[in-house]
Amino acid sequence: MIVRRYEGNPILTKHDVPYPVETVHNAAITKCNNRYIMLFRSHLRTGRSIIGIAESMDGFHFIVGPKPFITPSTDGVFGEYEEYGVEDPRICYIGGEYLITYSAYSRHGVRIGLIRTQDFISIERVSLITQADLRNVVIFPEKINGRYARLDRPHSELSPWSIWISYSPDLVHWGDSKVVIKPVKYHWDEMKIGPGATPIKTSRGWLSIYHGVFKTMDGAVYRLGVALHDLLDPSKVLGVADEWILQPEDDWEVTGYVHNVVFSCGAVLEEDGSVKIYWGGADTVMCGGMAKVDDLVELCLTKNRPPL
Ligand code: BMA
Repeated sequence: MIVRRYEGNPILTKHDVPYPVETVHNAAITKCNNRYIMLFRSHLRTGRSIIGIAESMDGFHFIVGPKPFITPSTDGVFGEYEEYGVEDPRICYIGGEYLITYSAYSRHGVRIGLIRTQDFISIERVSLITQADLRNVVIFPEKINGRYARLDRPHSELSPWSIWISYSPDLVHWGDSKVVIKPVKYHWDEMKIGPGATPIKTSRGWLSIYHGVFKTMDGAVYRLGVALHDLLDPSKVLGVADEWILQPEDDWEVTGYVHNVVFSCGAVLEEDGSVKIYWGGADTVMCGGMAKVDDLVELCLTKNRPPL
């Protein structure tokens, strides 16, 4: 087993939340002042989503904050594009602050919003950083050749949904886009793929945990995979592991709001070389597990399939 599930899974459910929600899933994670901060998505009974906050000392036992952390804005440009809810956050620590990207849903489609915070108490909405129909934006935690870089996943009618890279001088304007990884035919990720956790810096490259989807007669199955990007030029993919690293197996991953889903929006590299990986189970609960960063990198480099 390359990913060892935490024996206390699920680590967070709707019963841990002190306000009414139906689900707790697809959470971003970071470390801030020796605490783990989790930003998790919850469905309300309207079917729309908000983002809550939870805190932990050990990365597995979380206490949820008394109020939601991000709810749809009601005014200005954010109000217009967040009307249907906010979903699937990711956190990037860069330049002494935390950047949060999240999906903003509205009658115009889905866009990505960018929020910055220093303390997870006050937040500043910076900009909507995509047009419609693009999701899963993860910002690299370091600038690459003086520019911010991100992985994302545009929607397409012609091509299976793939992972792209873009760059920005200021976090607001993004360009120089290029496709970097595509799904492989009749493979566990054949239907679509998308970035998951914020890329992790290792000595051998940027490690990216992504999700891949396979359609069966019983619906879609969401699994997790890994890829390694060049440190100096992350548009260069050094290896995409041929095998998945995690698939729905526990009851709460197989059955829930959406069956057969493991979906990651965050992971934390520890000083001892272990990685805590977090994923939503069946769009209903949060789960965690551990892997060794060297094993994940090795898998990308030694048992890989073509990126494109
Ligand atoms: C994707 C996103 C995720 C969700 C997954 C499984 O398209 O909407 O938020 O976890 O589907 O339902």
